[in-house]
Parts: sequence; C-alpha cells; structure tokens
Amino acid sequence: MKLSHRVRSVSVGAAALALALSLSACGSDTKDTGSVREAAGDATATPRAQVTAAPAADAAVIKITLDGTSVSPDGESRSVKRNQPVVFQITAASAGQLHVHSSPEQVIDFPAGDSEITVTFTIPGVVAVEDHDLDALIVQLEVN
Ligand SMILES: [Cu+2]
Repeated sequence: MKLSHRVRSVSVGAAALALALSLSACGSDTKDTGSVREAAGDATATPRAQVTAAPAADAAVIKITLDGTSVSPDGESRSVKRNQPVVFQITAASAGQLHVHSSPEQVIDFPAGDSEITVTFTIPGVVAVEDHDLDALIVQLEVN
C-alpha cells in the first residue's frame, strides 16, 4: 500500500522550510540519500537481546517485518486504545526508521535484526506508521 498523505505536506508553511523538506519525503518516490533522511530519530528501538521484560498484558503487540523490499503488515488497520501500550516488534534486514504520524510526529530508529519499542498515544485519531525508505505504509493505528 502506497502512502496516501502527500497533500499533508503541501499544507506545511514555507516558513518551516527544513521541516517541509523533511515532510516532503513523506510519500515521495525519491529514495533517501542521507540529506533527505531525518538525522536522528526521537527514539530508538531496543535490540531484542536487550529486552528484559515481556510486553504488558494489555499491550497491543504489532510485529513488523522489513526485508528490504517489502513490509509486513502492509497497510492494515489496527484498533488501539488511548494510553494502551503499543509494542512494535521489528525484524529488519537493515537499520532504518519508522515514521509515526502521531501528534507530534515521531521518528523511531531501529537497528538491523530484531528490536522492540513501546509507544503510547494519548490523542484519538488515525496514526499512520510508515517506512520512508520503502515508501510504504506499514500499519494504520486507529486510536480511540
Ligand atoms: Cu511519514
């Protein structure tokens, strides 16, 4: 499933030029070159070998597989509750970043191999989780 929010980046004011440039990568078919890619994420997923605790009993666990050319899940919707722990269990062929279109947006760095990160959302709405390197929508979280 291709990204569907190109319109969003158009609404960004010209004043926030750097931000606009970074957001315009959202849905762009241009591969990241290092100049386009967000420098450092807001958070970094923890390698699974270093994860000591199992996800909370009430957590929504979402397994994400990125093999370098395709993603799984591939744009499916998942319902989660506000403040419910959402655990991304990532298996990736190479290091990369998840772009989480929450408010505020979050960029999550992940290493090659298995890693895990827990996030929560406090505002209801639809949150797209994307991989910009692959120009792919991974999952849409319906926060309610
Ligand atoms: Cu994005």
